[in-house]
Amino acid sequence: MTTRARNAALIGHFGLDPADAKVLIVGAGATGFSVARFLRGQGVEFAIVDSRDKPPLLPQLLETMPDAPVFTGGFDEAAFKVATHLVVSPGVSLEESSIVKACAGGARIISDIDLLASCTAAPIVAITGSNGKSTVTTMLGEMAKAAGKRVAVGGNLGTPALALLDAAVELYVLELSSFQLERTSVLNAAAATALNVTADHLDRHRNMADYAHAKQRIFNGNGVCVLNADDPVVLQMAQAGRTVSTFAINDPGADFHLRRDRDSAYLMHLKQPLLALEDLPLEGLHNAANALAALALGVAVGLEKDAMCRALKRFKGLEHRMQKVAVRHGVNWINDSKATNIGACVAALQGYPDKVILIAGGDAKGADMSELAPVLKAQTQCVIVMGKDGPLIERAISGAVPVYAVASVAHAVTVADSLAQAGDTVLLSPACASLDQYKSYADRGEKFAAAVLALPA
Ligand code: UMA
Ligand code: ADP
Repeated sequence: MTTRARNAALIGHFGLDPADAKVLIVGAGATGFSVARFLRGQGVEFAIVDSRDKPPLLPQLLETMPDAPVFTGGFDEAAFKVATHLVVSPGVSLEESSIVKACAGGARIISDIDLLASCTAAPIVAITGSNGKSTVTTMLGEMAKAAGKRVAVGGNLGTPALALLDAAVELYVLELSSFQLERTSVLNAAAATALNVTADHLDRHRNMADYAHAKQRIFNGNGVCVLNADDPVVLQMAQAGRTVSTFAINDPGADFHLRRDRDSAYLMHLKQPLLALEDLPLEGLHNAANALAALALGVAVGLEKDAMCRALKRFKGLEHRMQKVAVRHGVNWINDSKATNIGACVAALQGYPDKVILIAGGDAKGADMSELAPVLKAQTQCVIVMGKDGPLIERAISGAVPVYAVASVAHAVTVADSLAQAGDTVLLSPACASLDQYKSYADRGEKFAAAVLALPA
């Protein structure tokens, strides 16, 4: 699309006319920066606000666009007052009073995802879910590359959607969070999936219904809906009159399913075996579900099955997700630091035939940790708890297995090392976010791995 065609689309979709629009970009993070660059390219006037004193990308932003009006250290009321449109970064709640007031005064909210969707004719595949988004997004990106497509992969995964916009792109694969979806209205994905819905982000969403509702928005439009037949919340998202493709681990009636024979298992499309499970180089049945979802999405946008299977066989998984760190004295150390909610921790624990030593805790983000109790009791020898909400996990266990409280993930490794016997697995799968003690889940995972690798050989 030319700049002029994009401007016509922006006027048509959002009344965003360079002649009179004043866009306020809320949040000077990666998203805000990409939006500013895009609007500058389209000749649309904008200003940027951020409640932080020093947003991390501010120096780059000012270097690239020294004349951009930027207000930091609070939400500048005057900037909100004159705005015709708001592009609100996913890290900022729409319930912020300045945003609520601006909307009441007539300002319109658009997301960066909306802006991308209205400015490209290439198909978009959209992926959400409480867990598995990054894995499936990356898998599908690899599949598309193997099938010879010029593919752009990003969104919540890391590269903001608008930073991907390029006329040469033939397929966009976007990971979308509930925060991105709740402020997106014109995405009409060629194929979309909600992989699963379990409790997460309840510090930002009012309740589970609200959270699921935000995720359901991924299906707005008329593309193929890829639904997890094992997840009742996702199945309820089916809409009459839409093309639906299902995937499941436990339902052989799903379009993409797992066929388990006595000594083999296959990823199937209807009656066609696509790949032996043993050829998928990832731990855990949840990753078989992820592979089936990626296959369903790929088929929906016409990728060739052989190419997709080749990519799956090569896919080694992402860091900090069920990643083997080391085997020391026969003890298996696994880094699943990205398990920042209950669903991910449950999936990790259910993947082991024997009871593990679990390291968990951090910021529970408002989730009810008592939901972990049954799986902790069934699948762990003991639990080492850390962080702000470690005590909530200890309370959930209520004495059913031994609990050790520690100060840090490094301390947890020392305690686990003193307890583990050859043949045991020590699993870091915290069921909580890391931000109470660490810069990020990656920081927490790296500190875990460093402590494991520093153990006496
Ligand atoms: N913030 C303020 N005031 C502001 C703006 C931001 O305090 O005015 C703080 C908030 O605490 C917020 C943080 O800054 O959490 C980052 O906010 P942002 O909107 O500037 O974030 P971006 O840098 O634009 O990154 C966002 C996504 N971040 C969030 O949704 C919090 C990134 O997902 C995403 O990769 C990026 O856009 C590109 O699309 C990260 C994430 O943690 C990986 N996502 C959550 C998750 O996966 O659980 C949803
Ligand atoms: P997301 O991007 O949704 O956070 P990731 O692929 O980064 O998903 O994985 C996050 C966590 O969820 C990891 O601990 C991973 O092992 C776990 N996980 C991945 N796929 C699934 C799934 N389908 N169901 C449950 N947990 C999963």
